[in-house]
Amino acid sequence: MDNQQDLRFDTDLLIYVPAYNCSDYIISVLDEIPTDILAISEILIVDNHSTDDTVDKIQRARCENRWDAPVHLIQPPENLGYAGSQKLAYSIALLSTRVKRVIMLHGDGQYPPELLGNFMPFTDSEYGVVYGYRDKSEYPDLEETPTGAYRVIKILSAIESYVTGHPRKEWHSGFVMYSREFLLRVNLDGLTDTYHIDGHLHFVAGELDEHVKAIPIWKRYKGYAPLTRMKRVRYLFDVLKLLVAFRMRRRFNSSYKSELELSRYSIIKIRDGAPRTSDKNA
Ligand SMILES: Nc1nc2c(ncn2[C@@H]2O[C@H](COP(=O)(O)OP(=O)(O)O)[C@@H](O)[C@H]2O)c(=O)[nH]1
Ligand SMILES: [Mg+2]
Repeated sequence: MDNQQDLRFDTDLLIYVPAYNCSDYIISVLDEIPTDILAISEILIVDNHSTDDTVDKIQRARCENRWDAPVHLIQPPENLGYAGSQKLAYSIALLSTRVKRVIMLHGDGQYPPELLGNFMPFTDSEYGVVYGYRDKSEYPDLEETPTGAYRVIKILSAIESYVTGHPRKEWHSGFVMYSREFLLRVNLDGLTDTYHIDGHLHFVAGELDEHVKAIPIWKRYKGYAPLTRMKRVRYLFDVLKLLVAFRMRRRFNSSYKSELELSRYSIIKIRDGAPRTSDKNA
């Protein structure tokens, strides 16, 4: 990979691309980022130890100066899972004080890069979290989530909203923009290691009374292999496990709010401009 240098970013906007075995898509994902957004961003690709030629393709494109933005590529020493990739990316982003917003754009291209433009009106807003939610009524021709999965996602999201008391149009979207201020308040190390890290971040944002904005998006499914039954069941199990944890904490521990502040649920107090710490009891 690059080398062992510290990574420092010099733009307000960082586009973070989690990548794992997506060599068929990774180049077009970056190609599809609108040029006006490329002009104001840096890109951070976290390759999670792909076993295909994702890295080779990125390296070749970088050598050819294919993109008009700095494209950084890092690879952890081992596969960290989807959640680990996010934790790593956000903690690296926070090391550069210049970075004010991070948008996660999946490397497999299921979330269309052209929709990045819809996040731009909120880069200077009070919203700590701006997330996309799939909307078949807004995008009847473009939204491709299979009907069954779409229904399950909407029902699960309604249940999660009800149980947590934090209404969200979707708890399962991987297309989201976080502000530096919000990320500084989150104990990233304490977040779930499951695929439901996106939902866990919603929960944390809700508990912190963060300003949250939902924007309609579409997701691509045509040409993508569907999740195996095993993965679907596993995901559902992870979602329910997290929900029960949130609920139990509230029901049986009246001081849960102060515990939250002690970061049991991944929240740290912001300490007047101090950088975040990985100490869970900070
Ligand atoms: N499956 C998987 N995806 C990863 C990992 N690390 C990064 N990713 C990327 O994370 C994104 C989300 O993964 P995916 O399985 O497609 O989930 P979904 O589209 O949200 O249902 C993809 O762009 C992957 O390339 C990993 O360890 N496993
Ligand atoms: Mg995907």
